[in-house]
Amino acid sequence: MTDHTASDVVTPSLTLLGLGAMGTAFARAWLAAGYSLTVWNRTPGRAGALVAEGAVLAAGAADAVAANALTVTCLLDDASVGEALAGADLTGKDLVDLTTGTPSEARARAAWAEARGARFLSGGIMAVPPMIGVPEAGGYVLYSGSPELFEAHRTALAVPAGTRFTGENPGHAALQDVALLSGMYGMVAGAAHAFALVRGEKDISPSEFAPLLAEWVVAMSAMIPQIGRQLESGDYESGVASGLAMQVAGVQSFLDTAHEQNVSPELLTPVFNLMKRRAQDGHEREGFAGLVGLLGP
Ligand code: FVH
Repeated sequence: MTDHTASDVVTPSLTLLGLGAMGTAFARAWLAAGYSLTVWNRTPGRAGALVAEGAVLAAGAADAVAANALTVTCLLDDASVGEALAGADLTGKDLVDLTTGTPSEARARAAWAEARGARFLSGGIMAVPPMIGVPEAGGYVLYSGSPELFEAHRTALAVPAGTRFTGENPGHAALQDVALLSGMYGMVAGAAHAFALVRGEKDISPSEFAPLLAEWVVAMSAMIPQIGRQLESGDYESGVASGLAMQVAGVQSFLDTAHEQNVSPELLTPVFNLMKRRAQDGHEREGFAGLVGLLGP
């Protein structure tokens, strides 16, 4: 097998560095699919179960990298990737880094890998470990960097989770990963406030309220594509059904209800303040698209 022209059909083998919760889930998916898998972990004892399932434990990270054309890293952070690969010969190798980091870390890691003769792909995992190897769970990995690497190994990369190639800028997978997770944290903030409002009531159980909240959040997510279209067109008013004027007028009811229920409004006030600012700036007919520009860039 020749490095850089490797075909997953000819050689279904790869190396994985990092056997934490996520790395172990990826390893199991490749082993279950019949891949020959070489693994390495800083704490070798964590590899025991995977070796029993067929993985080969390398003596060191450099040996693991040497064993295959493709190496996948799934480590704690970018610094641990640098530490793990410090002694490895990357000449002619393909490196896919699934470690969560910033866009600039991904770009720097790409330059670092390319300077050592490797092709590089950065990945952002949009899944939690139980979703790996379970296609119906909907997990996927965002990839950016070398399109040639992605094409050469797309079969192997598609085994643990879905794949979405987002372009050649190695920082874009990390950027979209963080952007999507930021959206999730906004949802979590809203859900935490909603549960806090109702949980003091004897007759409203959290487990009965939860499906109402989940259905509502899913239904309201339909506004997101409209915001995307508005940001692209620059027209933030056309098609807006619930403008800021109406929404800002209702803010006091939300704050009063929180007060009545002894709930801190600290999660909601930042978004309410942005809505008020945008409305006061003369944009009362807009929906939420105008809030984006208040945040930057
Ligand atoms: N688990 C999750 O839900 C999320 C889902 C989205 C993506 N993240 C990111 O995936 C990376 C790995 O996460 P993980 O869940 O596997 O994390 P841990 O279970 O904590 O395992 C960490 C592994 O990293 C190794 N490690 C830590 N420091 C070093 C180092 N200096 N040198 C070499 N390896 C290092 C650690 O080894 P050990 O502690 O067992 O010796 C584990 O293998 C991560 O970027 C998430 O943000 C997961």
